Amino acid sequence: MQAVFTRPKTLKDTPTHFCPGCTHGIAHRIVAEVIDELSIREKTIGIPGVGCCVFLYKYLDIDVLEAPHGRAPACATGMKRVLPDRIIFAYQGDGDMASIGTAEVIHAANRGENITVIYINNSVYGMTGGQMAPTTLLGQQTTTTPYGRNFRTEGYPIRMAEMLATLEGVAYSARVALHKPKYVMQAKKAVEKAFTMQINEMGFSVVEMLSTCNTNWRVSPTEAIDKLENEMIPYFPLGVFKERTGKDFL
Ligand SMILES: Cc1ncc(C[n+]2csc(CCOP(=O)(O)OP(=O)(O)O)c2C)c(N)n1
Ligand code: SF4
Repeated sequence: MQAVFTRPKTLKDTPTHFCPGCTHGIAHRIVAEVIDELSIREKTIGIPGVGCCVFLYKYLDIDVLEAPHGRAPACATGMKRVLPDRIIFAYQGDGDMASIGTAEVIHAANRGENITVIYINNSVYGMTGGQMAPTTLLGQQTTTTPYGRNFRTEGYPIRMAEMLATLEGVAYSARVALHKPKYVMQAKKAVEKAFTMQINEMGFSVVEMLSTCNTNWRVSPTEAIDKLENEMIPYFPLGVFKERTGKDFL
């Protein structure tokens, strides 16, 4: 019998800590599949931040450096400069990357560090109980915006993929989603592109992934899928915002 679906070698066979319905695990699987397909497992290093991404080392059979509180792009910079033949990726939530570590990611991107950031945008601080993130949608209720986010007091949700795309050092910036098969396939292509950019020494690459947090959105997993489709995608459009095609930056 022909096997049509198997576990990627890079994905460990271990129980998950993610809440049922969370799409963080899909992001892990995509990264694992791309690492397998590019045959880079022995030379890939993952650098997760704080939040629900923190246990990356439990799931991916690669070297991992823990870099809490927004410091993943800085640690990835150091790692890549010391070990330029390795494939280095940061794996960060929106609280970690777009709030706690805003400066780190902007300057690593602006310097054109030859690293990749996988950025999980679920519009909330997930692990710590659902506080407002920079990506929380207007009107979205969180534990710190119980009446809904109001632009007059909390400002507007930040579109990181578009913002980073404006920086000269960025080779590739895309936003994808994880909630339906067709989007998952697009997400995998984006990760493959980002890693390939790094292999080709093109500069900084980032893939923003719209992800569910049904636990802190306080909805069922299926309602979370609808929310992502109907509320997140209209504000955070999917697409490629920058893709360098040659060494035009030299
Ligand atoms: C100095 C410090 N600040 C904050 C925290 C708490 N903390 C842990 S995870 C996290 C944010 C998680 O949010 P996000 O990056 O969006 O990831 P998610 O859990 O949603 O995937 C925070 C603030 C901490 N442990 N220490
Ligand atoms: S708290 Fe949210 S982001 Fe974290 S595992 Fe649960 S659903 Fe996923």
